[in-house]
Amino acid sequence: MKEKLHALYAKAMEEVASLNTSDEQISKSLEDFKVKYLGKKSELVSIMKEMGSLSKEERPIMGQLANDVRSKIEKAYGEAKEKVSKLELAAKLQAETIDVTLPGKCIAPGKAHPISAVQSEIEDIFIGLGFEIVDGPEVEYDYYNFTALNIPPEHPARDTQDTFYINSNVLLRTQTSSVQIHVMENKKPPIRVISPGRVYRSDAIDATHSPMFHQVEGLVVDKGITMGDLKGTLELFSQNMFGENTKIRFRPHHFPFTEPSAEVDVSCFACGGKGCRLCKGEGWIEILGAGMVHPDVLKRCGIDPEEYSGFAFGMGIERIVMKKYNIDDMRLLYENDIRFLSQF
Ligand code: 2NL
Repeated sequence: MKEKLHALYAKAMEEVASLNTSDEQISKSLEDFKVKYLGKKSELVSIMKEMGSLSKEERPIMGQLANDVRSKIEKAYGEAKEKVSKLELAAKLQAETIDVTLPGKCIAPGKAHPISAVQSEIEDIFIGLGFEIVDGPEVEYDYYNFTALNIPPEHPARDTQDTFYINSNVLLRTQTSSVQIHVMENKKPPIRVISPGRVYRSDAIDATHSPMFHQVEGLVVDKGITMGDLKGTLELFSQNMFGENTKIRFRPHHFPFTEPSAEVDVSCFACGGKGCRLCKGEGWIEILGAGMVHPDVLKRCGIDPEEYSGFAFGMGIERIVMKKYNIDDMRLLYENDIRFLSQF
């Protein structure tokens, strides 16, 4: 038995030594070694079972020897295991080396869509002139979109050809003036607001039309507001937006909600007024509609037109974007083609 234990010990030591090399199978071999030498069905256990047949004197000596062998094998196993895990860690660190000095991957920053960029530019200019920005619903009562603005039922502007109706008195707003009606109902003058946002018209899509587009309207109501204030405000806006040498001109027009009304042109920012392709040889580009708020509109909102007066204006953002960047087809602004958008 003594010889058997010595032989077992020698064999185990030889085997454990061969485990100490780095190898993919190493963990598996370690496990096999443990089962073979220290497991319930190991040779050591079967030798120990034979001890019953030994004499009383021999039994404790062999028992002592068997325990020695066992603890030495356990110790060798533990050391091998530790060595293997160190080797494995080293191999892993080697394989997963990263160069922390490499430059990071550059994530291209996004930017605003040209419509949003121009809208922000317009907002910033009017904020600088003391205006407040107001928001309102895109789904609106016909009263706020039409009736309050001197467009009664049966007025041609209400034609279902032009307007998306939700039902007989709810619709998608066709202009953001509806927002300003809410402001006048809820706030006493002085009022100085702009209302940017989406508006809707039942138009077929082509190079210059879309059923959804963007508008900025402005409204000023106070004591003693005149056409001079309107002209001065729009001149300052135009010079900020299109360049300090920009001139503006008013052409008489008709809107139901303003009296008098005008269409407003700015001198062409491409040729300075000489006439070019952008302004179609005119020297002027139409960008705005404006006028003095009709007294009936003020009255309907609870503002006394004998005490107060006001001016209002409206402009389409797409039109300005198209002129500014020389884009000839509005559809390009809605296709979200990154090759197109990244140019701005
Ligand atoms: C255009 C013309 C305009 C207004 C909008 C307005 C609003 C109120 C009262 C009176 Cl609450 N007027 N807005 C006035 C004149 C023209 O827009 O061509 N828009 C694209």
